[in-house]
Amino acid sequence: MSRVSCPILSSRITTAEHAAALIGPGDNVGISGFTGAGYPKAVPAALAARMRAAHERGEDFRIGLWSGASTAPDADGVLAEAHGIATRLPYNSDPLLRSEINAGEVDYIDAHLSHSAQQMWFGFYGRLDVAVVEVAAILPDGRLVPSSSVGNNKTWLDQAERVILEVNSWQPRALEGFHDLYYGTALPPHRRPIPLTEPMQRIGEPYLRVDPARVVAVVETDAPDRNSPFAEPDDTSEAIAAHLLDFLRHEVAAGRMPPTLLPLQSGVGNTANAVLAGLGASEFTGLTAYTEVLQDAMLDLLDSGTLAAASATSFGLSDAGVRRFTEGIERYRGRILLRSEEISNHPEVVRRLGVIAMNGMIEADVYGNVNSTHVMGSAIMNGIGGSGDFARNAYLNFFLSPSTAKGGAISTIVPMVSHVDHTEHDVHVIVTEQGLADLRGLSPRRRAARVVASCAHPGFRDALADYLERAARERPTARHTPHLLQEALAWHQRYLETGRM
Ligand code: 0RQ
Repeated sequence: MSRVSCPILSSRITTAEHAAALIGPGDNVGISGFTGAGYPKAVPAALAARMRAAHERGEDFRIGLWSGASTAPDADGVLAEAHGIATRLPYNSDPLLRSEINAGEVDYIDAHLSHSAQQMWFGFYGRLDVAVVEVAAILPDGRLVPSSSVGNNKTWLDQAERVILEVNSWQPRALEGFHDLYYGTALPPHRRPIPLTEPMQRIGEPYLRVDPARVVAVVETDAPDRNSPFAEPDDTSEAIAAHLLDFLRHEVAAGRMPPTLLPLQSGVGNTANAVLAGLGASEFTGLTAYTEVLQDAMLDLLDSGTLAAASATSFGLSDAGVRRFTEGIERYRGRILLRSEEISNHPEVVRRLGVIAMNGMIEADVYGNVNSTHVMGSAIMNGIGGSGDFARNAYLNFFLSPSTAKGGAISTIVPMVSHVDHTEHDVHVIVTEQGLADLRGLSPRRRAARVVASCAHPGFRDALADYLERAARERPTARHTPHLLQEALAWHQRYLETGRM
């Protein structure tokens, strides 16, 4: 049975090829999708075919591609393969697109996720020509049941000149009621407080709205989300999790947090997943999450009662996680709420709720500046995503990483980060498998001593201590944040030249 119950929109049902023909060279296209969930499954491939045909004729056919966050091989991947992306924002993790960005072929605007919708409204990115948004169903009155992510869909639907809807019958129809879409955002100087004071509070409505007059095509699909598997926690990620959990216990004992902690935000990736697994095995119970992505470990915590409820903008599940969610969907009703990413990551709300933010990093320097995005200063990995939204405004933030990368060739604790995403003013706690450095309330030199002693790998610890000691000695009038400028990035240069730091 069709999921399109609205007569006006039923009349627009067509093929992906016909829908893709409504997108032209140079268009800015806002697609749905966040961490491999809820992205359009059919139109991108049809669009990629049009691009390849145009390129074979010697014509240019590239678009500006905007999304919620990362998508999947069927969206970013096929368009990158067709060399059809001229600009991309605000986040990407597709390997092929990453290589095109790093080759200088694609202009990538790596924005804070909470900024992406408002900057669209502010007019910073230019006009949005087309929105291609996946939904789970269209109601008789034309309202849309969102699918497995919300991301920037509200903004794309509000702003696009032309709208293409993909109605995916693979998405559980019972997702209806799992969303909260807030339509109260305004532009300065007319803004009002976001009236959200509890993680699970509903401040909006369960549906997305669209002006039917702008819907130019509706495409029916039934393909699954990307659903990447997670690695089982290993010794390193378990050690990181154990340090972090000890610290949370310490904070509760010191009276700085209630026994149910404060709302948790957890980044994506295997380390973050291990931390959540560690929480599941701990004595903590009745916790809440105010986060971006619900990965498998969040379902485990909801099932065990460690987590009472979770607010996010997207799922990011494995195949097994999707099966578990779909089969037990009524168990999660009222305990999971998906919101727009401008609300899930809203600085005002994150600060009001007092979120505990836990995110991965590529490297940190001895003073606690964190690089989340760039390898050796220049090559993008994924993007800043929501890490800045949460870290800057969190009650308490953690940055997590193994102390080495690439089989021990790289120290993730360095004299100076090769790119800064989170400054020393923002970063509270750094954790590696070696230990945890609590940097709150410390001056730079005290921060450095703690980071080196607690977080650096033993194979690099003496060299870092030596660097700090010489930096302080050689410039006696510059001892606030001592550096040896010739040497500060020499570790990265050495890696580029020799394959080892
Ligand atoms: O690459 O697999 O090719 O060896 O980086 O590293 O250790 O598996 O860690 O999966 O947690 O990712 C920062 C990338 C960490 C992630 C980052 C290499 C390493 C490996 C991955 P290989 P790990 P994770 C909410 C929050 C920004 C966005 C964010 C990220 C690969 O956490 O993208 O936080 N964060 N969003 O080998 C060279 C180093 C390295 C290094 C690691 N120092 N130098 N390579 N690697 N450290 C979610 C969203 O916003 C959507």
